[in-house]
Amino acid sequence: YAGKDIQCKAAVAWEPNKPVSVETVTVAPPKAGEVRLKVVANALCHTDVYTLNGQDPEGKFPSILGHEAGCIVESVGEGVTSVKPGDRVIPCYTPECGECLFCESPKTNLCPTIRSTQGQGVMPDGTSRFSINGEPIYHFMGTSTFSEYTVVAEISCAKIDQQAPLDVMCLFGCGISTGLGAVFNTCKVEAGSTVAVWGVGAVGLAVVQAAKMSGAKRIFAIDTNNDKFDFARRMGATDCINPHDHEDPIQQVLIQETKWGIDYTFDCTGNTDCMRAALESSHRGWGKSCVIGVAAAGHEISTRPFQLVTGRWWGGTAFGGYKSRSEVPKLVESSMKGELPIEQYITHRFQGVEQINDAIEALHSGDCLRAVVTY
Ligand code: AHE
Ligand code: ZN
Repeated sequence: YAGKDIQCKAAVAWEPNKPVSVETVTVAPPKAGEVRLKVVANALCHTDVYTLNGQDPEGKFPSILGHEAGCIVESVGEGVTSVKPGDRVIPCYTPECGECLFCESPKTNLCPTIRSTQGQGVMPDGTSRFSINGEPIYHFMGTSTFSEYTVVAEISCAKIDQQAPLDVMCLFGCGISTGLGAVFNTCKVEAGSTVAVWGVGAVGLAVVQAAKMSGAKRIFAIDTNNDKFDFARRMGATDCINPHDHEDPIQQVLIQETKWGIDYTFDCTGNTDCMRAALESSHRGWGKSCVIGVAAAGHEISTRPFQLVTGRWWGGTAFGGYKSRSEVPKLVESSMKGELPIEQYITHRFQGVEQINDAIEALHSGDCLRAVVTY
């Protein structure tokens, strides 16, 4: 099909708060600097649902959501040299052009090269590669993997091992990389530290996994759903706390428990009250609190500035600070070697784009970590 349109099935989000609907879409060939991908497996992430629910201020409709996937290159546009048809890739919503101020700095992974068009739901040239009966459908996060075929920028494609099982490694496209990287890259948690994480879904559990790998001596898992705690303990949590079991605010409970607070705290809920609690539970003098969860449109954080004056740091991370094209292949490699197991996050599996609504429903059930849909 190189150079020609492809007709395939995709789950289209026509408007907020409606299920996605499976349609035949036309996927135009990749233009210069672009790559067309066959999507093999896609895992649901809460950000897809959050956008579908109209909570993302950048959300565009109609669009094709999806951003945690394992793919095979179908064809490449003019000038593309880093991948070729047949290569296995993970599309990454944080690209890596390798040439900008940000890519050249070791301090960040936030390459802004295509960020503005990505936020507008179009390719870098300002147009969409998706259409239905000639009417354009918007892209999402530069990935749009709720489609059997998608087009992404070359700088968004992390080329991974040719043998990589895409129906597992797709998880490195977002949540798991983000949780791991928040610990390893953003906070650089040291052995012997104390860690607390709000929200122990897949991202929070990846924080627990990385904290344990880093040698953290005490790992607090905080969640309002007690059913999450078994899994959290198996991943390495030493203390599981449900704030509803306490009359005092959770920050007070944790400070009492640890005397001066916790070295590193992470919010994986997107709830701004949890973000505040995480900051206020962090250690006097040096505590670092990392925002990972995405808050709904219009929500803002606050605390007494005294919390910061007395040595706490409030920060955040996108994609765990990983420079996508250079570091995702390494995550895949360590996982394939058995050093970084991630299969445990896959609690549900579905077959076919038609089942994306079922996968979304599964994600909402309390017992789902990751639901993977293979196409
Ligand atoms: N578009 C939203 C913000 C959405 C957001 O913060 N996204 C996270 C990734 S969520 C992954 O599941 C992120 O890393 N953003 C960095 C970026 O460049 O978008 C808004 O508030 O406008
Ligand atoms: Zn995500």
